[in-house]
Amino acid sequence: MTEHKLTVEAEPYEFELDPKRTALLLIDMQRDFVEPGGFGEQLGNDVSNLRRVIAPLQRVLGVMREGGYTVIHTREGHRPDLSDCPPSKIARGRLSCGIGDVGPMGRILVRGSHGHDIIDELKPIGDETVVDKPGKGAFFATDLDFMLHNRGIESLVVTGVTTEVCVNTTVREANDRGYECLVLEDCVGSYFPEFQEYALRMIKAQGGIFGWVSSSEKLLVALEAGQSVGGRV
Ligand code: TIU
Repeated sequence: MTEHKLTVEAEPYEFELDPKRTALLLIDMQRDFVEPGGFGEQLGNDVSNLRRVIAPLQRVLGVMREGGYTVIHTREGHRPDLSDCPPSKIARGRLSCGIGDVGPMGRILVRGSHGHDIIDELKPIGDETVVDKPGKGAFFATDLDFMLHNRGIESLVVTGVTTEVCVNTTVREANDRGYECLVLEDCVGSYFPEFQEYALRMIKAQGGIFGWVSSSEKLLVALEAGQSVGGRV
């Protein structure tokens, strides 16, 4: 079969992807980070800065699902006994209500709690993979790399929250492992507008030191002009 690559307008230059070797990664679109009344808002953050990614991300998810792309969701969180949570992470911030405590949506960042799960708007369907990660990076202490390798994935379309924390950490981890990352600026969000700007600039600087930055619209233009994973659409 001839290899068919799609070209996406991006910075610092165009991004080329092979649909069969590309996965969509949705990082930590969890209620506790994104929803009003969750852990993130309780810490004083403005969740509207994160919620603006939901609509464009729904469009990208819909088109990539339709095209048969590999879709992988991640969630940051811990086992109920917190045995996979470093004491330093629990202590950090000197919070009166932090990891493992009962927050507004159940135990904070504990697997199985309402707040830990992915928002309804982006709920995983079918056989989409959900990676539960104890750290900020999606590769640390998870089987993500092994699964991507087994599926022949080489490129990641990276979305989710927050841009400077879990998204940036994951892009750096992926880049060191040889994956090419395309980050969609309107599908990643930060509580802090200045961090949003600089986290994206850090990725695409120096000739794309960690990866590429584009937008949902530019990706959708390329996807619509191209092929689905299974053949011509
Ligand atoms: N998913 C993720 O980014 N976790 C965080 O803790 N982010 C913050 O910005 N705090």
